[in-house]
Amino acid sequence: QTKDPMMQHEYSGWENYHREQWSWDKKTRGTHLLNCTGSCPHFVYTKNGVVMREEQSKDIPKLTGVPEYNPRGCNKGECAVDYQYGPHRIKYPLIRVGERGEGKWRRVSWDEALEYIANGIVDTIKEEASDCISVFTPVPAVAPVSFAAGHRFASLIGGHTHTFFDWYGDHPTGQTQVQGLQGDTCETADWFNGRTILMWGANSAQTRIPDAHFLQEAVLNGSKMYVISPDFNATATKADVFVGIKPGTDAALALGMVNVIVNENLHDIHNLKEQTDLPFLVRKDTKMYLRESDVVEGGSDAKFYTWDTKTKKPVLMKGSWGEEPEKKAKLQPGFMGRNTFTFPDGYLDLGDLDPALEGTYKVKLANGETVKVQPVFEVYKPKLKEYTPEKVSKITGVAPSVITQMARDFAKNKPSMIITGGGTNHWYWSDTVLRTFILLCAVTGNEGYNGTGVNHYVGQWKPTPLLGVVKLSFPYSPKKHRFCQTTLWTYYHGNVYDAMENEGIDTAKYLRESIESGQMPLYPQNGRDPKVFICYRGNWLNNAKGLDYVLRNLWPKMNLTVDMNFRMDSTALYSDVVLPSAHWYEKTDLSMTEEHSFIHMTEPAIKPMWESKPDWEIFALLAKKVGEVAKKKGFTRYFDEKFNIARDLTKLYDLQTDEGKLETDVQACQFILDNAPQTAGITLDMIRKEGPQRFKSNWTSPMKEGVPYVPLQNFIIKKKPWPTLTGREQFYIDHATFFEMGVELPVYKAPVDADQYPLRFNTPHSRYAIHSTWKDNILQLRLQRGGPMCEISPADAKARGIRDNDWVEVFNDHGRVIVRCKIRNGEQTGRVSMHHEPELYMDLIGDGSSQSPLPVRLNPTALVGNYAHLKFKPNYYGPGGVQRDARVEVRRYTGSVTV
Ligand code: MGD
Ligand code: MD1
Ligand code: SF4
Ligand code: MO
Repeated sequence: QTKDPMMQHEYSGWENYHREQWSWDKKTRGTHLLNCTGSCPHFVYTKNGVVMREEQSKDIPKLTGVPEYNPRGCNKGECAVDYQYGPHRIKYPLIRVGERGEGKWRRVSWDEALEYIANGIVDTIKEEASDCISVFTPVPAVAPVSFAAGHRFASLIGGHTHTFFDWYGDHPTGQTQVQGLQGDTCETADWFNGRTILMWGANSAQTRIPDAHFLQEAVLNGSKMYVISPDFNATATKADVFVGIKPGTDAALALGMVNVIVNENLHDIHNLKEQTDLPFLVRKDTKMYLRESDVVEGGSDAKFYTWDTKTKKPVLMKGSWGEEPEKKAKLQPGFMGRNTFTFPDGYLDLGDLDPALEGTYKVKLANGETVKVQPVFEVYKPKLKEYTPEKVSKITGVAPSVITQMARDFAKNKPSMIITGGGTNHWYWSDTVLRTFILLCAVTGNEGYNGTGVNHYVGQWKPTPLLGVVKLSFPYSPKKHRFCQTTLWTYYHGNVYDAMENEGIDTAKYLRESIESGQMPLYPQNGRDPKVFICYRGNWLNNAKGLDYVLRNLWPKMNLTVDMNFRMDSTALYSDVVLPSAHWYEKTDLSMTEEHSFIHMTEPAIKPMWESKPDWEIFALLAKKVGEVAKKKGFTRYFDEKFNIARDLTKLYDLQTDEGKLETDVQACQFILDNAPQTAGITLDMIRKEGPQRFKSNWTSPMKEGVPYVPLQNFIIKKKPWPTLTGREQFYIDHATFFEMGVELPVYKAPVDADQYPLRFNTPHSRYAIHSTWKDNILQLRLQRGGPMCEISPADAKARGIRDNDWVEVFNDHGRVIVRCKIRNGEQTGRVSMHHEPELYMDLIGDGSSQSPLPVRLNPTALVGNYAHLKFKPNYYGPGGVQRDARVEVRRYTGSVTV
């Protein structure tokens, strides 16, 4: 009761609720296991069996000489608990009763749901083939145990699983081309060490929220930051110089800088001679590298020459693909073209050799002919010279003085680094863009040291203890697993029209060649269609480029679509069966990221709510049910010819759980930790008690105590060969497809203009969501306009009679999306942006979404799989999703609005 409301208010009953939020009876570790680069360790506070809130754990150990990682979190993560108790939660197994996407469901028991799915699986294997079964689940770095559950299941039945890193447009294709790597980056604490920082096509203040502070701290510490982006984005507000570039022209800018650097003699000649292919000899007659097999009878076609200026002779360069180390590598790490780490240290050291970078020489071939040869640099020089600041300025819209100043800063105010991401990597020609970025670093010697490098951050792609994840996911070995290249799969089975004939590129021809010669895999094989699609931890349908083609052509091919989720996302909505998954605070799993060098965990704060179960358990139960159904149907055994495996579905459960040794997610977590050198010796209990643990080793550099991890030291400092054809950072690719596309060297390729519409369509990542996750969170929606919208410049709006908040239609020949429009000063004229990626059921009018105007476009260079380090390995090489090159028109929508 209240006597004096100002002074003596006595809290009781419900009034106490708010105060008591800040007390708890249980504190557990938690994090957010979605495709987010943050990987932020949290504590989760529970009272009377109710999760009250999450809070950053602030216990990542400090590194030396750089600001700390603590606390790390973001606006979305601190609302993670909303998904446990919110209306989005999937509580029970559901079977569809209406049309796909209609949202009409029947609540069923686990037993009925599993039996329904198991029937679909067994019938498909029996009547079609096991490779008609498709499992999509992305990002092993977050929740490797959840990830492994579905891969293990698919592996054991002979289904196929999907690549995601390339499909999302995140895989740095250009890095694989130049460095033979899937990608590797510095951890973000090292941003602080960059003196010149080019924030180039990434928007860290919005998309790396927990780490953006390192940039501001670097700037306060005297570093100079350029932000290069077509729009004045959130990170640009913190820049020393904002460089407003025309969309898709970044390669020209980078080459303009390289040109200035070479002209002003600011280039690091030693680095170029030792670490790159620029001194390697190319035949003038064939444009191919001069190979040992050209010069010596019976010589290797994967050994190459340089011209030694001292002896005036061609000399073989050490460390190429044709050379095997004395100590053969046992392991073939998935993230590199081949394992070169067993070559001795110092192998690339030039010793007395002085390779020529310039000049034309004559070489006598084994067949008696004499041919002219030139170092790659000599071949490249005339092309590079074309990128004068004035010409580049016309292409990019960046003033010549800015290009020159940036080039000088990058070369002289070292260490210098590039931070990049989706803004430059989601383009058709993103591979050439990245090649020019790496060139800029190689030319200035900005690689392999703290504060340097091309640091490409995108989704949560780097499962550092790779071997442990692989062993758990592929019990028969990854060689006996069907990896499907998702972009190609979608394009092919979705019968996508890409309009690339308008650019003079016959995609179908390259695709056919690639598939028929086995360069890229297509599943199912033997002309079959995919029949069963199981999706979890990813919102595949929602992030499908070419959405309208997919819904029209691909989705109907599926006899059975299943989604496992804790919330009703778009893929779940369009599925036949939906299974309730445990939330991140209701299960045990691991988490890591390329943005820091620590591994940590989540654990159950409460039991899985309603009838939900952890993904690991769901797949074990499904395995058991498939065995039972198979027995009932009298179809239990089949022979998998491709891998020579006699499969027996009645054994599936035992195999899935390894006879009980992997029955729980806790066991599976420890299995991963134990089976990878990066984490061997770390236990779950250590993480629980002591907090995040630093990796003991890493991918391409050693880990040093207290020092931020930077990649590439095994090559640059230890001088081991790069895992490329030439054993160097390889800028020249003498492959027919690269010649045909005119990209045997890194050059500027204009963005694709296949759609005959006036505006570029840009779909960047939002501050208020991680992809589709949290798009529907009420608190996040309150921070914006309450729903999806597109953004357009005042000039473009005026020209079209569009007012702020009008409903507009964004359209081209592929599809349309009807959405509200925001007029934004920071947007560049000639471009319209729509944040990736509202759910299909959010307030959009009609069936379309932002993926509708975007076809799938396969770049032929990424379909190559027969060139040393350019070969298909999952998420290592293959065509990307490509989601920036589309052109659209925007007009006011005048139809009726029924939302
Ligand atoms: P984007 O947001 O797509 O990429 O995030 P980022 O790597 O930051 O684009 C970044 C900036 O590049 C934008 O300002 C965009 O307008 C600009 N840009 C567009 N075209 C060009 C161009 O041609 N040249 C240049 N120089 N710039 C261009 C993506 C990343 O974010 C990814 S891949 C994932 S998986 C995560 N997703 C995510 C999220 O969804 N939400 C939040 N809050 N954070 C996220 N972090 C990760
Ligand atoms: P994804 O995440 O993984 O489906 O999508 C990622 C993708 O959008 C990415 S990385 C990129 S870069 C991308 N970008 C992009 C662009 O910029 N433009 C255009 N036009 N297209 C683009 N396409 C791709 P999302 O949407 O967050 O979905 C994750 C789902 O998983 C659920 N989930 C879980 N489910 C289970 N079973 N278990 C879990 O532990 C769990 N955690 C999350 C989640 O609810 C959501 O539905
Ligand atoms: Fe960190 Fe990502 Fe969670 Fe945000 S959503 S707190 S960035 S892990
Ligand atoms: Mo991503």
